[in-house]
Amino acid sequence: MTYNNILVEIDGAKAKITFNRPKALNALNSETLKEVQHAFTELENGGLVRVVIFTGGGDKAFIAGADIAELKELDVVRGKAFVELGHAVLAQIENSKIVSIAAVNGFALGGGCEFMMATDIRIASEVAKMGQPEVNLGITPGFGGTQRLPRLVGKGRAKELTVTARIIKADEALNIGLVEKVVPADQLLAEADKMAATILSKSPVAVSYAKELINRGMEVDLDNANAFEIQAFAALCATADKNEGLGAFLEKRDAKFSGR
Ligand code: CO8
Repeated sequence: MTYNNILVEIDGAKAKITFNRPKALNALNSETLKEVQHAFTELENGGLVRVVIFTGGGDKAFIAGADIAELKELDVVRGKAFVELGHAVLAQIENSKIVSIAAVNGFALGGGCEFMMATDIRIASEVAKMGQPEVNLGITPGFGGTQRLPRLVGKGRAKELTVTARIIKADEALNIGLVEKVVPADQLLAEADKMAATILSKSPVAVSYAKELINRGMEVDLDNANAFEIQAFAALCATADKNEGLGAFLEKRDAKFSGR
């Protein structure tokens, strides 16, 4: 399928999805969200891609938010459908076996900040700026920002950022845990590629279990979270990857994981 608003490039087990509406600073309209949903579902169904990098086309924005022109026209029914679509796409990415990296090259505002928060790892360019400016527009965050932001940076900081609509720079985002790494703009994609290559060199089974355990465990109490870990560890003991990984260490050679 050809897309109007995104570019999809696949390179072995790695894919890159570039938001490609630079004239609108890559704002997310419903067509873009549906295209991301379609492309990501194809990658999942294909079963070969294990890491996806999301980035923004053009030199200014990752995503400058949900498309304000489209938001302006929403009535109650269409507004609900739009937020449900955004939530569905972000939850799919968050819960996928595929590991996602946001390479945040510029503005990540509103729905753009919410998008990057649903990915697993965020690497920002030094020039990137983030925030939840929705209250400037008479709305609240609608793609999970009121929930994922406090989970990442804590309740007080999330409230301060959300109710003041303050836009922060990459270095502050790093300090508060909103992004994991900040690099010079010209090194952003290389850094994301390097991280993808590192992840791809590990056991696919263990990586997907680890992602799921952290996601699920953070939403329940510690006893239940640890019970998930115990079950998962036991299940991993039956995998070829576990035998290969431990065997390779003891035989002093590199592991060749099969993902089974
Ligand atoms: N939606 C649509 N178009 C946009 C958006 C956007 N979010 N952001 C920028 N654009 C467009 C501008 O309208 C402009 O278009 P044109 O050239 O046709 O006039 C073009 O992109 C370039 O933008 P600027 O001229 O404004 O560029 P500047 O460099 O001067 O400013 C900013 C860059 C600071 C990023 C500025 O564009 C801005 O403030 N943008 C809006 C940021 C924002 O408020 N984002 C939050 C949107 S609301 C949201 O995300 C809610 C998510 C949940 C929704 C659920 C709803 C049901």
